Amino acid sequence: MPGKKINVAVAGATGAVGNQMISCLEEADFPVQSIKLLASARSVGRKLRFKGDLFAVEELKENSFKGMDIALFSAGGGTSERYAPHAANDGCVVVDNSSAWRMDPDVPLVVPEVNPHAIAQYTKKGIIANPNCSTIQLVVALNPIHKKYGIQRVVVSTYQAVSGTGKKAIDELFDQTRALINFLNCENKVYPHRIAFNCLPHIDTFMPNGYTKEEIKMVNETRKILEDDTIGVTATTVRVPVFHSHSESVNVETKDPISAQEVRSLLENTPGIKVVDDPENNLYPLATEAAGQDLTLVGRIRDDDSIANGINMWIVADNIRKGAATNAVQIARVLADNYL
Ligand code: 25A
Ligand code: L14
Repeated sequence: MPGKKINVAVAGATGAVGNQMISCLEEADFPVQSIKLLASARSVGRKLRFKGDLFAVEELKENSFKGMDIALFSAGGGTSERYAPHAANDGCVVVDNSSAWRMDPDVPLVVPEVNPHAIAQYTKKGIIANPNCSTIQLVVALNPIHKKYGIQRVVVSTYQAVSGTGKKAIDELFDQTRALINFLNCENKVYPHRIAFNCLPHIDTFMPNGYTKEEIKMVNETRKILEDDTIGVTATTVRVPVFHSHSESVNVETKDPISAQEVRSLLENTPGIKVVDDPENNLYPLATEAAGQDLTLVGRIRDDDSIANGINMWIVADNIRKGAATNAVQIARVLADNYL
């Protein structure tokens, strides 16, 4: 019901995504009645600012959600698995940013520009899943193309920022870069290899079939959000030495004839997207341009002449904002306005 004020909890409030969730609630002028900031025991006593006031971080416990309406979770998969059901039991709807619940058939997986209707399914478990960051920006651009031309197959390669791994990875890229330009030795603790001045074709853990979990997530989540299991998706996910924003090289093959020209105007009229495609003036989507805002940038839109109906494009978005916190707050907004 629009106008209703919401009691909001943020689980993992001290992390990279949790912090951004707090800022997004502020920026979106979310109708917050009260806010509760939760993290692990080691953060208890820290204070975080929300709308000018300081709030003490409390330890996340099973009974933390009594009296709360919506909980935004970003404290890792294990924490979500353990605590989300307790929140749901206490009548607090969870919007979960981890991978724990995404493929559960009783949990909607939502990108508000694409499948807002799925939010209605939250009543089954009291949990709504926020998709993987690389998947969110991909489906924002694929959805209008799928609706108009019918997607047959997608081939995607990602260039992912370190911020997706959390604060400790941001520090690692910074520390390694500083060490190397000063001719000092550097250590790697977060990733299995040096990330500074390097590219690692390895995000999340490897599966027996040789793909990483990140790659499998992109396949499964894309089909679930677009509500079409016949779409072929194959992915290669790569970590690059960038702090903010994921970039993606995307090849799309459609059932119906398609052209770069048509796709450009289709995407120009799609909410959540900004087309940046003026190569003559060196204008194309950049990680540095996407960082700090909520739009998904699409450019380098070209016909793929190697197949009958194909296009190529380059998609960039801020992985902590649209890829995580912004999308979660957008879901919470639809929930608050229409269902609570
Ligand atoms: O467990 P996973 O799934 O492998 O996820 C690992 C990490 O990835 C991030 C997130 O890191 C997560 O912890 N992450 C998970 N899903 C993500 C997604 N979809 C994602 N990132 C992007 N997209 P993070 O550092 O950004 O945030 C971690 C937050 O979760 C809180 N937390 C962790 N375990 C918890 C918990 N809260 C409640 N119960 C638990 N059991 C965490 O709070 C933070 O808010 P914190 O108190 O543990 O950390 C506060 C600060 O401490 C620093 N720190 C980290 N590790 C250590 C540490 N300090 C001391 N010793 C350490 N070993 C952090 O820098 C943080 O600022
Ligand atoms: O949400 O970049 O499934 O290391 C897990 C891996 C988020 C990004 C997820 C990374 C991802 C994270």
